[in-house]
Amino acid sequence: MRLIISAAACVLGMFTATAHAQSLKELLEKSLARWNKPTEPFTLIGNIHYVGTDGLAVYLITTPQGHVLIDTAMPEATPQIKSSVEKLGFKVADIKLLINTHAHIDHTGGLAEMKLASGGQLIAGEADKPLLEGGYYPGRETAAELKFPPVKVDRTVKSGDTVTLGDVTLTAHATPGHSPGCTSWSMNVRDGAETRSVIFFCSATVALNRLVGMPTHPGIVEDYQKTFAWGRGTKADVLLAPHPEMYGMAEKRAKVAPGSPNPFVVPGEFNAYIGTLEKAFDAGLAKQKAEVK
Ligand code: 4NZ
Ligand code: ZN
Repeated sequence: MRLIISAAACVLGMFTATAHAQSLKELLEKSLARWNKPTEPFTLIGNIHYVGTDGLAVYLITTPQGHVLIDTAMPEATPQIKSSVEKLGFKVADIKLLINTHAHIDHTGGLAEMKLASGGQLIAGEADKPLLEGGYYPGRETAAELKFPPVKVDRTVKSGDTVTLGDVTLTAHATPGHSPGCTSWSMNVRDGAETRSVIFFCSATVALNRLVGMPTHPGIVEDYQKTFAWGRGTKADVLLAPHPEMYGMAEKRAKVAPGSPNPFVVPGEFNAYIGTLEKAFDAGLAKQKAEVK
């Protein structure tokens, strides 16, 4: 657990502490090595599979009626995602729905290409639609490093909306802040004889966001606070997120063994992580307030 928390703290601190000290380009270059490093795809739990890179999570949820893909990675990593889907025995052409947790290049970079390759429909939070269709980072509209291939959104969702494909129903939860339309998703999954609740958490790190002065989006601070309140009151057996460090993917994956309990089932981890994020947000907000004065 300590390992997971320190890894998460590292991800949290990485972007905020260094964002001012070095250029965006340098920051990106540092992240890119891991973001684009390949990793073997594997089944996380039940019909949920990891098809991302070493540093960016992409999920494939499979059903006999077609599949759902949650997020992509950087634009250049799309061939890796396609080959990971196929390595697990599934077809890109069977992806019927693409879901985006939030409109940042590290999770949207491959959406346009995957949409074209699969013919699937793209679903995202209402307030992220302009960002996805414009291919830019909010508040940094002119930063070329953060631009990604624009992609048309076919359906927008708000809290409580559901998406069903075959025997899978995903429920949307608006968790704004990290992006204006940041959306987390919940579903149930079979784990042997048990049913587990899963959260695909969008994110609530401060990252590159401006919270004060000229905020990244209007109401950003209140948005984060709403997300933390929701997170404190929400239970999940399995925490999944767009950055694998956020839930200790590598450490848990090393413990996957036939006949052993699934290491991704950690009830309570999601609420503990929300607590960690909330502390980091409060510190980030205080820091930005002090800088503006
Ligand atoms: S994120 C960069 N998705 O907020 C972009 O964790 C986006 C993130 C982190 C870092 N970047 O460009 O360095
Ligand atoms: Zn992000």
